[in-house]
Amino acid sequence: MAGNKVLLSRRALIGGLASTGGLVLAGCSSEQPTYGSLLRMGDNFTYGAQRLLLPAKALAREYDRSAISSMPAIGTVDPSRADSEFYNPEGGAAYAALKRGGFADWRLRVDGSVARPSAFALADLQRMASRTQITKHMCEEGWSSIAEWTGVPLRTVLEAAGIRPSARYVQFHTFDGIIDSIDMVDALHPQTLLAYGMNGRALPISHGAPVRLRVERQLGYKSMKFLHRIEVTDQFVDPGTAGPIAGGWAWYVGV
Ligand SMILES: Nc1nc2c(c(=O)[nH]1)N[C@H]1C(S)=C(S)[C@@H](COP(=O)(O)O)O[C@H]1N2
Ligand SMILES: [Mo]
Repeated sequence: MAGNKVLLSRRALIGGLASTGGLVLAGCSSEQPTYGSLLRMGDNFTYGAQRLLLPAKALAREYDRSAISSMPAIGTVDPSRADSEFYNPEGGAAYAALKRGGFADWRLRVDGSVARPSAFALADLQRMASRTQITKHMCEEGWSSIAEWTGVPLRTVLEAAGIRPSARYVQFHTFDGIIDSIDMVDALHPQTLLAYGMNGRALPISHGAPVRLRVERQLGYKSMKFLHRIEVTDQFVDPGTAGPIAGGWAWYVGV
């Protein structure tokens, strides 16, 4: 079963190479995170090429304050509203209660492949060394916006929870029911933030309060809003209809 997936994945990758000609990516194929379907060929190719060609810590461009633009709120703008683009009754009810309390009772669970499963309050995250960056958010729909983000590097939080050497992926759970993951290269990247501030103020609800992810080297939909749980995994876990793959979206969308 597992071997079969790898075989199909290799074939998909080779197919992709044959049609684009020449680029040698041997050695990248055994660790593909996605399924072997030919429909996923583009994922495999983009992922393999970016991981091979870009240094792991290459930074996304950062801008001056003067470049900050207005930014629309897209997708879910309040998980407690049943008319949200995505809605999860359980998460929605929990979010409504936390919102009423000004998020004082909000906790970010960090569990899975960590030595110390933890639950961080917003104040806990704000006590850790912060990073502020002005970056361009690129949505798959074609628009982009520049904003300033303040938060704690995801790496700091993973290290606080004692991430295990076997860990390979970090999966995020949100109040509107979206579940999606990134690999360790992006998880440990210095610009990957758990952001609680935007443009010098607390992160607004419509943009993902109290804490959202910023993954600056992928398209906008990987920067998940309304986080409540971070699950570290040793293997790729497809969350089914809660994740992008079931809807036909790419898992890896490097920019
Ligand atoms: N939980 C959650 N995260 C999400 C979304 C969403 O609907 N729900 N939309 C995604 C998409 S497609 C984009 S472009 C950005 C938009 O972020 P913004 O609303 O702050 O502009 O959030 C991403 N993260
Ligand atoms: Mo998007």
